[in-house]
Amino acid sequence: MASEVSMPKAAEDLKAQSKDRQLYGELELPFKHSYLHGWIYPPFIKEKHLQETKAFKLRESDVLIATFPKNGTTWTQKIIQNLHKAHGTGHMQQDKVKVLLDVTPWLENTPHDQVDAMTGPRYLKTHNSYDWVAYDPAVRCKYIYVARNPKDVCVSLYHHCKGFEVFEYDGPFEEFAGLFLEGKVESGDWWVHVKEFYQNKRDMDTLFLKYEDMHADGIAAVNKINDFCALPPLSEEQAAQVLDLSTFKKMKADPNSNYSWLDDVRKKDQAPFMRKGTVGDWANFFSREMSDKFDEKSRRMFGDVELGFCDVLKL
Ligand code: PPS
Repeated sequence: MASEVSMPKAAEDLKAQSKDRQLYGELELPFKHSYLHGWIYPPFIKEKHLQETKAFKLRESDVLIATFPKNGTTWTQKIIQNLHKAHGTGHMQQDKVKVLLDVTPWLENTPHDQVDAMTGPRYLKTHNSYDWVAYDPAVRCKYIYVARNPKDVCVSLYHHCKGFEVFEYDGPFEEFAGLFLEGKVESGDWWVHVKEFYQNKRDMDTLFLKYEDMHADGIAAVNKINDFCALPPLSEEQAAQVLDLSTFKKMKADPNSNYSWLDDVRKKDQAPFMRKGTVGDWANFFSREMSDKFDEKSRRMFGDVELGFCDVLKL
């Protein structure tokens, strides 16, 4: 199921209020984007990338880190790299690797001959929706899906959209939150994205993690990821070491994981990619009215599934 195609109310308001403002594409959004099969992507993702991704030749040893953007992708990628370091497998070796994304590439944005040439277990990042995620019923690979409180996702994605020059965006938070609510941001409707992976109608081999749980009990998250990836048993000491090497503070200071390799295409006056890494920052940005609208949508979309988000959403 893709998000609706009708002109969103936030976008209608936007158009009415800002006659001289540059709006982009068929959806007339205030940031540059691609609109493919009902889903919104960054402008550099084109139809051919989507088709190639869907037809991607999977292997049984593949693990896809599947997320809506800003839900904990990079943290999960780093935990996996550090697990291999702890086990001394020699896979994804940090001293030989320039950046994390080279060893856990973004499938929609990496030439597939490069991904085909990878050896050993491949860990691949993808933001595609459930409908478009690389999938082959004949190849039972694994998927790690990470979800985060949508209000924190919205704040993080807002800074992401404002931070990268390619989006050409500089709007106020309230406008962006309105578009997020209507599924008119990168990767579309967060609620649909999460719900479809959670319901997992094709019964893909999926580990479903929550960013807030990773914060609350990082050791449990590290162990879950280790065991799901069928890595050797992890000692308590190894788990603590992996968690320590994957903290926000260490990742932010490390050019391997802090996305400083993209500094040239980021606006200098905006927050860095490794921005805050906290739970609940939304309270610094949301009006009461917008917060209520998000809660209402969560109730409506998740009312019929046991997502276990109740604590997070305070429902
Ligand atoms: S992306 O662009 O989709 O790959 O982004 P993603 O990695 O999914 O999400 C980025 C947010 O995750 C925060 N982050 C972390 N939080 C806690 N601990 C660790 N180690 C960590 N690493 C990344 C990152 O700061 C972004 O959140 P915000 O709220 O913007 O700080």
